[in-house]
Amino acid sequence: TSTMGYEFIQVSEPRPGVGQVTLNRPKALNALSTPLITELNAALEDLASSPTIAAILLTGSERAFAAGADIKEMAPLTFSQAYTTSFIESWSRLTTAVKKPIVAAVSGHALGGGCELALMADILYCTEGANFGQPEIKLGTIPGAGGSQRLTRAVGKARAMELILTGKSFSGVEAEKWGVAARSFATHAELMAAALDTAETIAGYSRVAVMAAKEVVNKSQDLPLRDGVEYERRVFHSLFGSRDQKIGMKAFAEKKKAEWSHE
Ligand code: CO8
Repeated sequence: TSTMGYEFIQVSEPRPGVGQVTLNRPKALNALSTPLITELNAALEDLASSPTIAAILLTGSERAFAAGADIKEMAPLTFSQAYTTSFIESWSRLTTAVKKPIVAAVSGHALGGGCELALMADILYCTEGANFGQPEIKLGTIPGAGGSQRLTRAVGKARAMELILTGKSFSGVEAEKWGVAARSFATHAELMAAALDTAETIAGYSRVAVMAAKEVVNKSQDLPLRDGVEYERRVFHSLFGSRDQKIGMKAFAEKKKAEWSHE
């Protein structure tokens, strides 16, 4: 594991084509401070432009994915400071700056901004015992990094309203049952192994096709169905202009393994 000069995160390449970012501020349960987010954005942008990385794994520790935005940093902030500096805006940069798929592996606490960060990932895996929640209401505030929007899209208005108004946590088992997580696992070790396998599987496909697939699925969250289906068809048509579509379909016909050109 290389730390690449970072203080609050670690960056590594645990499998071919897979870049892993591990939040590493254990004393504060990976609370998301501005310096941590600055490092996270820098690392993700590096991985996004790295020619050897095709998928990203974002994780924390067994005890905490992230226990929220740094409450001690936010406590004295004024409206004017928050407004004029667009506080929190850069925290969701990964949703627009990173076209490669991001798999989040969540164990332990994923609260407030930690839950919101996990919700920004493309695929979310967790342990059954993971502790998700939007407890901002208990601090006299509300989710600020998309929680009220992304959680509501994931679990529906009834549950999201209850969770956000009560600040009550939900488990990894519930996260899977409600569609927040794609899968949950009994142990941290199983979670990490599965998340790495999934990231490696994705990294083994045509990068052009993978990016397009991520793009069109994410469009479904923004567009009405008719527009989304039309958008998908346009991108689908465009992939007939890629070399990998020819390579993939020829390999199928010849019963061979596709050797992707990523073009
Ligand atoms: N911010 C700052 N420090 C934190 C945070 C946090 N969010 N969470 C934990 N810590 C610190 C604690 O202060 C403590 O530090 P110290 O040892 O110096 O006292 C250390 O981490 C360990 O924590 P605990 O001793 O409390 O550990 P426990 O195992 O007893 O409890 C909990 C774990 C339940 C997770 C508890 O720490 C807790 O309730 N934390 C706060 C959770 C919370 O309210 N999070 C929401 C924050 S608000 C928010 O995220 C707004 C979203 C804005 C957008 C974010 C963009 C991505």
